[in-house]
Amino acid sequence: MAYEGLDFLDIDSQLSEEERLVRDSTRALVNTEVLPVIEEHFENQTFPPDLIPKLADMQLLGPFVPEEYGGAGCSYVQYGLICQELERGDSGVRSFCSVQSSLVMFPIWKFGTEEQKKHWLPKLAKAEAIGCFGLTEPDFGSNPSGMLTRARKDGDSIVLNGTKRWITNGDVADVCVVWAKDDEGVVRGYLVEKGTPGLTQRAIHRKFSLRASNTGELIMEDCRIPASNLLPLSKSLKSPLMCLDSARFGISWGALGAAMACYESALEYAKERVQFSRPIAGYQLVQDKLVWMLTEITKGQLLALQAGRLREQGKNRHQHTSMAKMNNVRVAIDTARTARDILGANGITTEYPVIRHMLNLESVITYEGTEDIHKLILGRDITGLAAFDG
Ligand code: TGC
Ligand code: FAD
Repeated sequence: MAYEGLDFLDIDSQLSEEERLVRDSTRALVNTEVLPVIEEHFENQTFPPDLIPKLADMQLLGPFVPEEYGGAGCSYVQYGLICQELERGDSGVRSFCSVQSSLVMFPIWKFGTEEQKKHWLPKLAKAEAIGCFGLTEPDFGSNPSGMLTRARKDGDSIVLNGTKRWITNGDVADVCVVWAKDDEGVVRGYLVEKGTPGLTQRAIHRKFSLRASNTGELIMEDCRIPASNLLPLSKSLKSPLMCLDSARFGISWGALGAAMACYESALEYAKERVQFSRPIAGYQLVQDKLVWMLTEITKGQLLALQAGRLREQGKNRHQHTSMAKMNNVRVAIDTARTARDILGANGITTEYPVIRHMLNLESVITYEGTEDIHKLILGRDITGLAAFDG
């Protein structure tokens, strides 16, 4: 009998009942609320707005944040499984969750005052406020340490000047976590609210990737915020890098979700599509592609799971996350491109999910540290020699 499914090595048996429950309920949400509408949103360049309260109701925003602040108190493996299922739907949906959870709730939770946590975290968990994370600038992407955005202290205020570009939800966010250098040149995080005079939030259009996701720009021109909007425990570039570590971990699972959707689509298509004398799945060259995909997805699942277990035990290093993000996004993009090929001409239409995932993954391989940057991080770790200027 043929093997059916995506869990070739029975990795399910390594998950607790609670972990399987979170995964299955997220999968059910994606099946009913994302898959029926996502192609239309992708084509129209819109994020499905009705989904936002549903993500909140299911406690999928900031799931690892403690319950006292409105989170679900989930483990990191549960967070990974949530990302996997959301990205099986669309990378834009997982991006929404990554940003709100790891890039907005995480820094407020880790670097904020008790007052900031009590004010923002429950609102963000309930999606009563949407957040964004502004690190990248037009001229500083892979090397954020060169950022030009400045935060000047002026009495009880802080005055921000600078531009953040390529910011997920930047155009719509109610609260922006902005990273800027202070008067001493130290990178620190600041909460900048929508409507603050001097803040302009602008959408970036004409994207061919992550179309079902808002991407924007934050322009700060003498943007004055109360000094109490500083995240006081953020003390250097290490602070935003810690947020990235949490988000990259989620992406290492999420990318596999996109890969799984592409593999399933290609397998089903190959079994039905007849060319020459038989279904194309019966040709060795097509089987080679399908076997490669399932093997790489399976290896990626083991990598993500072990990175999660180490994290739960407090034994993780950010280099583990780099390996998981680098490998699993590469697996996903190559799986998507191979699946697109198996679907032939049908593979270029949004009648199948493959081209949408393939285009989305072009962003996923770039953001949160490009593949090259993760290679450089790992290269430095194993040789002790930095192949870039730090
Ligand atoms: P480096 O010397 O490596 O580190 C300085 C200190 O920070 C620590 N550290 C980390 N800690 C936690 N997590 C991480 N990922 C960390 N990376 C570094 C490190 O241990 C050290 O600590 P200590 O105690 O020894 O001081 O710093 P560097 O300046 O040399 O870093 C260089 C580099 C290239 C690694 C870093 O700049 C980098 O990662 N660049 C990539 C930039 C990037 O990923 N940008 C992402 C922007 S946000 C985004 O894309 C969101 S997309 C959201 C979505 O829609 O899903
Ligand atoms: P660059 O850094 O200019 O890199 C260009 C190329 O040069 C890449 O191939 C890179 O790997 C290579 N390169 C760079 N340095 C080296 C080196 N030393 N050695 C070898 N090769 C090198 N940022 C945020 O802050 N918040 C967000 O919410 C956010 N969301 C995003 C959403 C989308 C859809 C996209 C596409 C990006 C988003 N980003 C966000 C920005 C993202 O993090 C950056 O695009 C990414 O860090 C790369 O920076 P860059 O685009 O400036 O490319």
